[in-house]
Amino acid sequence: MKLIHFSDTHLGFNDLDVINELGINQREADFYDAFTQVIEQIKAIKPDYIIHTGDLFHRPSPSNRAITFALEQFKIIEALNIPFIMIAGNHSTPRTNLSSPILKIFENFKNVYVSYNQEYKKIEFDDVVFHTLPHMHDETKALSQIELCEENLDATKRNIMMLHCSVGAHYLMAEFGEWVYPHDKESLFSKVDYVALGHWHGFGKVGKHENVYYAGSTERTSLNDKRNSKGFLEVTLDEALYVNYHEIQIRPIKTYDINCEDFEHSVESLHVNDTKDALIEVKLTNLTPLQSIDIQTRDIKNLFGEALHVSIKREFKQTNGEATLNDIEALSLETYFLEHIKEESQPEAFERLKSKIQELFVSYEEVSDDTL
Ligand SMILES: [Mn+2]
Repeated sequence: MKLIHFSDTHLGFNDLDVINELGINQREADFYDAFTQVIEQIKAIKPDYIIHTGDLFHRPSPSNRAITFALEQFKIIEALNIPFIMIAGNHSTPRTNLSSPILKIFENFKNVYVSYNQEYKKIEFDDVVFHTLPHMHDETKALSQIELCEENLDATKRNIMMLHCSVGAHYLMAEFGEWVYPHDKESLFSKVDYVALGHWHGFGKVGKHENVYYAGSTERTSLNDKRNSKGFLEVTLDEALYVNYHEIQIRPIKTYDINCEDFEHSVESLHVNDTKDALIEVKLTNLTPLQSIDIQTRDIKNLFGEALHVSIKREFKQTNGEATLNDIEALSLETYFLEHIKEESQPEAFERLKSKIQELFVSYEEVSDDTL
């Protein structure tokens, strides 16, 4: 028996204010592209079942574009005649009963089986039972649902558990309303053939369990996610279990350090090739406050001209006795400007400009004094 397990596709996610040639947010388009790549590979692999372990959409109420995209893709999946089993994640579960669960839109597909009501649901076929535990807000209820799962194990068939949660604190995503699977119920995992997990955005086998896997997300929902490998799992269940990770192509993310103690040399020795269309994060380290004013964000961005996006983090040098950023802020703008002019001009020119500058600041202060 062969399954494709994928997860956390977060359709509709967008970020970075970059619009592509079709007028769509580029990062949003990246997520659609990642999803399409998985579907293309499913067509080639032709598994017996397809499973998705939650966070199909990024929000409980996705945009029209995200819904339209999903419906188009599910029409393609439907035509493959392969059962597709999907559970709700925390991102697609409404927090109140006022809004209807979005996964309901797939109820009328013949080959799509959805589990989203914050309760255990058994989805049964001739050779396998899928025990689905979608995201649950209420942990006390969750326990009884896990027990239902336990009672419904079928010794005559394959048993596959599907959950969207963190198994152990290591897999917490630091998001609102995450569900942590109770530790004392992990013993259940060894009684089933495979445990398909969603929620954690990296691929991996979980702890000491040989049959428990996170598929990971198909794209990164945060620039803090520095993983450059995303994909899906091809799970073969014969005498033994084989889990084969397939990588898809995603936009790379690269990080650079520029040590401002030796700024020029540090910039010269950057390897800025292979940054076309990439997401770049540059850390300026050992900055002094004056350098921080001199080093323009635009100039740093220009070093990576072909990148999709460059984000810059500034880290200040720890100083002893030197001026710090706070000191600079305490200087008046007038003093700071005069210092600058003094550095840049000849003494006679400076004397002439000095009085002009002082005049200018006096009138500026009059205008801006709103206590009058
Ligand atoms: Mn997720």
